[in-house]
Amino acid sequence: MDLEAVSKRSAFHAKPQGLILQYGTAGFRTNAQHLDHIMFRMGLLAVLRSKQTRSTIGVMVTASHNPEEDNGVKLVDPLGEMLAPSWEEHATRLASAEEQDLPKVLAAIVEREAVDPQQTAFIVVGRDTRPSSEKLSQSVIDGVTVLGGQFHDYGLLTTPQLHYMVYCRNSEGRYGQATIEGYCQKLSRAFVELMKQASCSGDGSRWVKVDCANGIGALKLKEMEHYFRQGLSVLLFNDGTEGRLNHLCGADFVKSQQKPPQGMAMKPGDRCCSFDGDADRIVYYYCDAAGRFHLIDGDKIATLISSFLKELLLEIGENLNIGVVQTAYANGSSTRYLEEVMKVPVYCTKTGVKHLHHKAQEFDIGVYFEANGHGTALFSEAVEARIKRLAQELEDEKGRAARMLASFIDLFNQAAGDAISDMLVIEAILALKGLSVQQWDAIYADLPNRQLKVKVADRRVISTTDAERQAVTPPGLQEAINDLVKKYKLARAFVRPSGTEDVVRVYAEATSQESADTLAYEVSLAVF
Ligand code: 16G
Ligand code: ZN
Repeated sequence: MDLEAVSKRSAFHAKPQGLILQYGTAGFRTNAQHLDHIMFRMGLLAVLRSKQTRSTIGVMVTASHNPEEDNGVKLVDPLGEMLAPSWEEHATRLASAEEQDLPKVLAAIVEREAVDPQQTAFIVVGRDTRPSSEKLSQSVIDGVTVLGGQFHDYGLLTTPQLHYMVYCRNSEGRYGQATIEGYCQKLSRAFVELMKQASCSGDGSRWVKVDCANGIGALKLKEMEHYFRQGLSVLLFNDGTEGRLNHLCGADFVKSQQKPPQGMAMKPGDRCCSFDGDADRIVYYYCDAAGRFHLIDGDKIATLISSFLKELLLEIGENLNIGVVQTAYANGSSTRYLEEVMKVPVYCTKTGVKHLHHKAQEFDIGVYFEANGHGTALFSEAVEARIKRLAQELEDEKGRAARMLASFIDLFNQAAGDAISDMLVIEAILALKGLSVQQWDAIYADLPNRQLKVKVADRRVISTTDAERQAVTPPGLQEAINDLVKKYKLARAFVRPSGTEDVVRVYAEATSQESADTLAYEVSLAVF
């Protein structure tokens, strides 16, 4: 490893003195102007991680739902999952090193992780549509090459597509072909197969309206549309030809504002969905005849999916262990419905995809979703092999159910939550069950809830346990929250420091909107 060459090259991507950024829940994220040195250094780090794991590592340049002027970067580990926590710390250390200390910090990581410098390295790079992304991804590549790493630049990709590419490349083709063509074909084939089974919807008349947040999702849906057109037409809005990325549109806007995105033509009953800026989140919604907006968030998506998978298993006659993973933000009604009506076990983890993903891997079939629309389903290798065998062996109704389940296994992006894949899964389930968007929404009624942000001097004084549902510090805070919650029926509240913003988040739910609002307000006062 030529550390001198690294130093020389790094001078072209010099770190502004004193700038300290942290590898947070979703990698590094801030104004694009401050990111050039971070990109170069993440190129370096990706090479080390690739040498250590002897696998292809991914680097995605995106800031997801953040405004257009921001950008960010995250590394993707060998099975398409998020970077291991110990390496997140290396990332933060490397990003914070002043220029002169860079070689030393690199060498320390090499030693600590027993990286063999002779090992080859291969990195795949993807980026979203932000104006700054192309140049920043070149800086990543600069970091990769100065350490002698090989790379493939996929150019414009959704975040989950990059996760998929990494997974494919490290599974010797078992998961699929590591090309856009391979991705489109794998998903579309499964989807079209499923739509043939739907009694009335396989005739090409099915459509859905998609708000693409003026981001990469639009490009990728256009690229893919003709593969699955037989089963579904997608009507694209906010496709990036006019509006700004994530501006008054996209999944994050719709979920947090609880209203339709701008630029979407909605008629009562139309089935609509929104992607976020890098197409790894999705929420659905519709307007009723009275013009009232109804949001169908990640919790209802998880419920639809897990209930359907459970029904398929029953039909096949397979008793597999299926679990749903949520976070503290999951609406209490969804948890109750899953546990009490569907008899599906529900688990709660900390916020952030990696925690849910990890937990979901413990089951034969693990379905995970954050309320904000991040999620997917995971199938263990043994289950996948078994279902695919049954799909060939069984006949009649059982065989049909096994073949459907086999198609769903292919349709889910098991490397990461994926708005395109999730949308096709949802569309297939609705078509197969003959459910309208209103009927889906009516499966259970959400408890009214309220989220607030509180600015405090130092959010780190708040620490939590029990998957962020209980505050451990400061002393007395949890007792105060308990006393407030007791005043309301079926109420729940928690506080947690945000992993992406300098704020404390407050969540409250209760049986009426007024109670949820008051409770959230009272809890936010207790935080001071
Ligand atoms: C990040 C996470 C998301 C989580 C959010 C919480 C990933 C890919 N993204 O965007 O899952 O819901 O952070 O943000 O893990 P917060 O900590 O500011 O509430
Ligand atoms: Zn995203």
